[in-house]
Amino acid sequence: MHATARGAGLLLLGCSDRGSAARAGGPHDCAEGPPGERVGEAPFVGEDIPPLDTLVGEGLDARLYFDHSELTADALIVPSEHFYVRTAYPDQLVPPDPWIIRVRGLVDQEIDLQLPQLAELEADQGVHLLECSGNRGSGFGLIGAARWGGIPMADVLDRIRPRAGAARVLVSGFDNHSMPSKNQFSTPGASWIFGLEQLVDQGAFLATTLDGKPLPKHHGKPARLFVPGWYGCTAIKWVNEIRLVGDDEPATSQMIEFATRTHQPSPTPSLARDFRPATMDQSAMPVRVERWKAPNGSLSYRIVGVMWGGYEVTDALEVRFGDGPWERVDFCTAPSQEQTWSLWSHVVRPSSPGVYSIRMRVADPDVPQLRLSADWYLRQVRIDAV
Ligand SMILES: Nc1nc2c(c(=O)[nH]1)N[C@H]1C(S)=C(S)[C@@H](COP(=O)(O)O)O[C@H]1N2
Ligand SMILES: [Mo]
Repeated sequence: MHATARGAGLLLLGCSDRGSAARAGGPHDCAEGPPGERVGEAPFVGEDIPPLDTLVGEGLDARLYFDHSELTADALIVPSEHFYVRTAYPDQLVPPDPWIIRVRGLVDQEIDLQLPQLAELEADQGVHLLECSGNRGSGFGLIGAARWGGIPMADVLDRIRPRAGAARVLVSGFDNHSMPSKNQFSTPGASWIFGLEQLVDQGAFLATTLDGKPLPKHHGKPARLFVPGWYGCTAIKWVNEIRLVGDDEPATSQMIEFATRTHQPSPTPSLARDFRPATMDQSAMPVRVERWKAPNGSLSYRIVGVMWGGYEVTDALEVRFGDGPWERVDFCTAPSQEQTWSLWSHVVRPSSPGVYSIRMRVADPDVPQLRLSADWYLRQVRIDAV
């Protein structure tokens, strides 16, 4: 269903004159900046930026924050060794050989699916973006796009005979770490409950490869759930159980832990069926601000950023630099129906040094953009010279 909506969006874009991608020339090449040469970068300020691109912490507290400041139009896929990590390989996991996924609950027969038996169903699943719903501060590094491969959940569910009353599916993964989280917000027990149709409609899959190679251990080796368009907290790693449950199944502790970050109604619903899909609305953020020097010596600043999420293709993205006007960005890669991120840029010429806020919005009130409206991805940059 998701894919259909995006397809329709793309068609719409093609025959409307609202979007700049419809303008002659299409997206410009971000390799080329304003006239002159690139002479540096203006730093983001007011962010507590941790070490990037290295694994820090242990177990549930382990993180690898991706450094997206160097993304370019031709390198928008994150190499697997740089892909963000939220929770490291559990030190108490002794993987059974072969890996087993228990099928339990409201099924005709409880079975143990052996992962190798599903190997024939493995296929490339395309490039998809994953974002931790808690991606805020810390350089906003819990995000990345990569090529995933695996087994469509539709095929997995085909091998399961539901019993009367089966309405939802609870997917859980191994989550026992000998180190309890020091951070009170991370409780063990990774599981999420989906509507049966939801998983199929979203094109969810059991990922077994990243970048064409077997899943790295910190990313869920040998199998993790991936639900395109949904936040990372639903992408259960080290999947070991699929349980069919009834319509009145309570929400899991993980769903409750992530309720605010996935924008659930308040108070938090107690039943899984009352959770809204943990989808990512249209989102965007700057990743760097380049300083450019024109032949006549004047300086300009080029904001480069990414856009992702959303339910239909749009290119109506606008940026506001400080108290300036809202202005349309230029896309370096065309926003597409693929569920990845696209790169954009926008040149500004501030008239005085200072600290400037960079805000984003989609200039279309019909586009859901909860986080943009809440300034979730607001970043501040320090301009020292003009
Ligand atoms: N078993 C298990 N799966 C998990 C988690 C976890 O703590 N344990 N964290 C989830 C969260 S919050 C995110 S954002 C993604 C991160 O996936 P990655 O580390 O491969 O980037 O995994 C999800 N799956
Ligand atoms: Mo997350």
